[in-house]
Amino acid sequence: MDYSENIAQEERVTIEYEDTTAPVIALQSYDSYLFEDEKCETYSEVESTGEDCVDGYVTVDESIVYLSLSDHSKVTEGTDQGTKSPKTELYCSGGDVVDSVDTSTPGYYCVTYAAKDAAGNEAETETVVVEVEDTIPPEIHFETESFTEECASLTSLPDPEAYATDEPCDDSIEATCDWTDDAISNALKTVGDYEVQYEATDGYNTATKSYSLTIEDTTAPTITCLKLLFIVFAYSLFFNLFFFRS
Ligand SMILES: [Ca+2]
Ligand SMILES: [Ca+2]
Repeated sequence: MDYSENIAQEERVTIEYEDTTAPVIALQSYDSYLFEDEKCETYSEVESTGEDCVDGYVTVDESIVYLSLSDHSKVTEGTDQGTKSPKTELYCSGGDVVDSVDTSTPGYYCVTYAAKDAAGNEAETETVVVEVEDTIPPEIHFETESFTEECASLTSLPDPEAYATDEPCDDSIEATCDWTDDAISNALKTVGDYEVQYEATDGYNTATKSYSLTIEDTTAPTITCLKLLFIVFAYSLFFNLFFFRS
């Protein structure tokens, strides 16, 4: 309206705000992108948030691929292949998609976090690598740890009722005698003291344990009837020849 009270015609201007800024993903532990877990330890998920200047908090999607320990060359630092973690220069390439980090199965779990805002702007992904190792060997147990056996009655090695456990997650695994058939056969016929070794493996570590075996011979030899008859015959022959001729 001017001084003469003329009213100007209303004009409308539409200002469009275009959101071209991607959200940013924040992880709970910035300094620890490579997590090392012992087999069957409880893995605590990394907390993640996605913040966007227009949408506020946005959903962070998690995807996980699994690589076996032998695929360690596919989890690399400082190269530009695979899924990139920009803050640590840590990369994973390949792998099988899995639902979660399974700490009963050793390997590398590459957990990748992604987010996008309502306008479709995608955040730079972050990757956390969880390395699950098995460094604890199994433990072998014997129900009986020491045997003394008579040589003559022994046809096979005594059974110590061996079994193995692999803490913390495998209750029972197999323990087997690692003696060869020839070693067993020789021991059974030879008096002496032996250490019979058993072995158990969890696939990553091998344990050994031995039980002691003494093989003794306390049985006197026996003379058979045939031998006895031969001795009697020999004596009688000698006696007859000596006395009848003299
Ligand atoms: Ca945005
Ligand atoms: Ca183990």
